[in-house]
Amino acid sequence: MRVWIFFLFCLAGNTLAAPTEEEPVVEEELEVGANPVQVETGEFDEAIEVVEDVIAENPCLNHHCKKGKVCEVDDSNQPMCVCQDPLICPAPVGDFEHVCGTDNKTYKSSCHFFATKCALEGTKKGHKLHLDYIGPCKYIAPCLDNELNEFPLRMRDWLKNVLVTLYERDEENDLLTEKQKLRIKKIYENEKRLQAGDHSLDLLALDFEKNYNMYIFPVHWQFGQLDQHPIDGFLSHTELAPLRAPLIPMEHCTTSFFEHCDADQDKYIALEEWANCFGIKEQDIDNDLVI
Ligand SMILES: *[C@@H]1O[C@H](CO)[C@@H](O)[C@H](O)[C@H]1NC(C)=O
Ligand SMILES: [Ca+2]
Ligand SMILES: [Ca+2]
Repeated sequence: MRVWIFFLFCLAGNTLAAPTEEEPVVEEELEVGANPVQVETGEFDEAIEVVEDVIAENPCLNHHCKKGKVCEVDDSNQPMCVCQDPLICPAPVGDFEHVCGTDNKTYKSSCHFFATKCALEGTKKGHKLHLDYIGPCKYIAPCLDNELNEFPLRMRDWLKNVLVTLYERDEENDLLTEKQKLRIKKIYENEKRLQAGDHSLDLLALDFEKNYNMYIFPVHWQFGQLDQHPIDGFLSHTELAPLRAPLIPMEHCTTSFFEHCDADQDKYIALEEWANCFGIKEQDIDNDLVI
């Protein structure tokens, strides 16, 4: 349970940390040790920023490179991004920093993973390699058909509870933005809300039907949480990696579920595809709710 709560914090911490990369938050989270989301998306960008005693005109200073690359200055003093040597990745603090690639190989950290992927750039192997999930590779039970049908029901309920829990605990921390709080407040204060618990599928389905409006925002919110690398309105296999963490209901169905959601089969999940998969009606899909 404790771990679960930490996870919630980190989910929210991520919202704040993602664009600005706040160091203190990251430090704290690392100690938690069980936060799949943060390990994936958090401080890696920090690490690739060139660490040098500020030389006034280092062209790399404000030159941002994507994951797996570092900035170097070429002969004519121009910054350029080159693949990072995995050997200069910070040593992982523990097993929880390990990640599993779609090649079912365990990498020491997401830094090691992206450095390796970068070295394979332009090859078929590199193209096919994605970060699959956080943690060492393990056996993942196949997702059965009946479980696949249950996935959206359980996931929706879970998302709603994640948000409500964040809201309850947000008094002094700034885990949520004002806009988000306003939305969640409505859900939180609704007396008809189905409380967190181990509910039957029938009850979950009935609640979705009766209290449909309460699920619209959580589904959008999660999309925005995941769409970070890059923020482009599409979720890649790598961006979905946090949902393959053991704290997520039926995490072994994540891949099957989203493959099935990818209606146009372009390997990315657009907001419409995402919302559709969770049973949100077309007229309720709203980019402005991804906040
Ligand atoms: C992936 O690796 C894990 C751990 O080494 C192993 O248990 C599992 O069976 C592998 N999965 C596949 C699909 O090969
Ligand atoms: Ca994206
Ligand atoms: Ca798609």
